[in-house]
Amino acid sequence: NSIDAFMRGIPKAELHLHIEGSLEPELMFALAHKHGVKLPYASVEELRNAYQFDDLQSFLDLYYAGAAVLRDEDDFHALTMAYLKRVHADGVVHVEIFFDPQTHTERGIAFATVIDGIRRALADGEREFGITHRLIMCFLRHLDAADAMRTLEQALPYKDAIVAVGLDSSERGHPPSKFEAVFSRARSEGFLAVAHAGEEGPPAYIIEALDLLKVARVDHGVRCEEDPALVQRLVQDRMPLTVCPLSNVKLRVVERMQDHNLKRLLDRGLCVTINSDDPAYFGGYMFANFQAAQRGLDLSREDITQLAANSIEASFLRAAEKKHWQ
Ligand code: ES4
Ligand code: ZN
Repeated sequence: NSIDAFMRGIPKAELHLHIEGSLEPELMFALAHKHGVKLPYASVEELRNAYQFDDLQSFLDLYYAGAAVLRDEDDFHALTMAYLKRVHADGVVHVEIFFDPQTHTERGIAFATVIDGIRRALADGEREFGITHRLIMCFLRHLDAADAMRTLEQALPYKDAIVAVGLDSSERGHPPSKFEAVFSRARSEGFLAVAHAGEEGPPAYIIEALDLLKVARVDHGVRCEEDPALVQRLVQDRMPLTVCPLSNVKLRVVERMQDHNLKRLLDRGLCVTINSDDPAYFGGYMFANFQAAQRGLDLSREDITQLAANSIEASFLRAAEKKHWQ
């Protein structure tokens, strides 16, 4: 199929990927065995069958439980290497990876163990596959702001390795305003900012992310459509939305792919991009997301070209690096 070959081949950047969400059941079982951790599933197949979600929280419960098998630096290296190898086959040339330090430090894993394993893989991946990278540290919004502030302080020695801070986990009831002081400190330390907003939460959370956290991109952001003035603002500012089509269907943000607003937002002139979010849990990596969106929304070659160009434009690559892909 020629549109599939085109989608796979076109150079693209992945800007919304939780590295813990790329943990495939096979690696989860291998690491559980390595560390003598008992999983509440008898087999890879049984685990995969459990990947049926009602909403964001039902997914997060499984995602945090799965991450418990990640214990030493080699685990984080193996996790990240497997992801890079996989998306190299999908035509991904640049990745901006989220990691959730609190998921690990809360279990007694050192911040250094997590980031050193991921960074070593990113360097190896650049050498082996030519994939360039940035790292984004996310705060878990269901935890309090003081915990996020302590995490930010732990990251300061790694400033040069982390381009931005982000905000993820349970959105409802945890508005961006809760983290205004943390993001202000992060920006004063030189970090850029992004935040999940408008996935399950209302358009008001997107406005808070823009006005209070001063984000350079909005992760998901699909509920912006409920506020026409907000859509107009996003278009005018060319504010990128990192949209995750398969995630939105799996977590029932939309009922079916045919109902997704990605194509409408693209046609309105928004800088929307396609991303995989948590590919091991949501049924596919970058190409699978492009393919599902293309089929569900009847996207044209021009749409695909625009989406790929948007992903380079919205990235944190330097201008000269962007030019190479434009
Ligand atoms: C996430 Cl889909 C999604 N939303 C919010 N937080 C997350 N962490 C991992 N995946
Ligand atoms: Zn996400």
